[in-house]
Amino acid sequence: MGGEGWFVMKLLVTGGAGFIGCNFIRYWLKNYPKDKIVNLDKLTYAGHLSSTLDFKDNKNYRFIKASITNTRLVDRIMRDVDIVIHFAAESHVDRSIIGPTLFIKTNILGTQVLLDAALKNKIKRFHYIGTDEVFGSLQLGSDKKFDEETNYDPRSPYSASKAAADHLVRAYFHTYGLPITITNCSNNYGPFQDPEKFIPRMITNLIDGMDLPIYGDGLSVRDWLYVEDHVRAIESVIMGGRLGETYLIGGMTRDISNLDVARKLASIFGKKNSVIKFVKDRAGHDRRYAVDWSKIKNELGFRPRYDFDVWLEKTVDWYRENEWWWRSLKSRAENLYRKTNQY
Ligand code: NAD
Ligand code: TDX
Repeated sequence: MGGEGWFVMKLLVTGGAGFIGCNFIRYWLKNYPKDKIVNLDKLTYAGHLSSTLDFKDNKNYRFIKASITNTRLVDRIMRDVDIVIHFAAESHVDRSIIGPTLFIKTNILGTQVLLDAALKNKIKRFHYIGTDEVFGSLQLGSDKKFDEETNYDPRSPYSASKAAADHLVRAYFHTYGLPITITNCSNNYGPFQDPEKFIPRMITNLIDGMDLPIYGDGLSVRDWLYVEDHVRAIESVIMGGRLGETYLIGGMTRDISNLDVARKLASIFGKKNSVIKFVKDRAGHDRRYAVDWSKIKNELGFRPRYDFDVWLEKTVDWYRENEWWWRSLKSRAENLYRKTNQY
């Protein structure tokens, strides 16, 4: 595939008003200025038109507010599309613990609606954005990593719904020959991430002079990746990935715990570690994620570019400079945690 030069692509991006989706569209419009993008987003609590302000008037961009579960509309939109990049999902593990139903509807049934429409309209590529959480939890202290051969072992309603969608996408390849690719990525951070999620919650709490609520003992490990690296990895799979294949994407940190991240953030703000407060643990909390990304590196030459310490600071700067974006979202986020007693 390729949108640069002679071949102009029409992309359907789902969930483009969310964190990763808006960063993807921003990147794509800049790097492939001739391509056309339709952003299909229901604007749930996690979708914000304020995340699309800088490109909403681009002549090659169009926004449609609707659900991916709307079969007729999805079919109509796909008549004029070359490639689908499917980000839209209910994405927050804590919300999936409170109420799994919407996760099943959006993440599984919504994906199936898109797959059916893609098949019917002979889409050239269906790229699915998966998560490393489908592989379950690694032991603390082990040097094991997830790779493309790792067995699925999802442990939250969120990751179970994402695992089901991965399987459906691959089933459409094997059964019907739909040209698909899948990426399973580790935890992202960067601009436009909702203050419900860990890093933006910690940063905005620090800006507001609040404590940092850490679940359990804080020793759980995530494999952090700057969002633009995720976007670049998706780009490399769209451009060069083999059909039917799955590629894992991970970061450059080496077993950094939530506590380590909170300490780094406190120190960026010149605060003592005493701002860290241990709160009730997440039910079924996955202990450790780590991703072996050698397949995408060896096959497609992709490697992450953005160093965690440097880009964590830049992310802090972004939240300091863009309070207009997150301020109105903050009280809703903290209300959620009052409900779960994690504040
Ligand atoms: P997000 O929650 O910030 O955004 C999700 C977007 O999807 C929102 O704009 C929301 O309005 C939209 N949406 C939800 N339900 C919809 C529906 N029924 N129809 C249309 N739009 C709908 O999520 P994110 O962090 O940007 O994640 C995007 C994708 O990447 C998800 O599939 C997620 O599972 C996956 N992923 C995320 C991470 C991460 O660290 N954030 C890591 C790996 C994979
Ligand atoms: O206040 C908090 N305190 C805390 O200790 C929050 C919000 C989280 N945590 C912990 C839980 C996790 O160990 O921080 C870690 C990261 O939490 P989240 O930001 O909720 O991310 P996670 O559950 O790891 O899932 C994320 O990465 C994979 C995304 O939300 C998923 O969409 C993606 O698939």
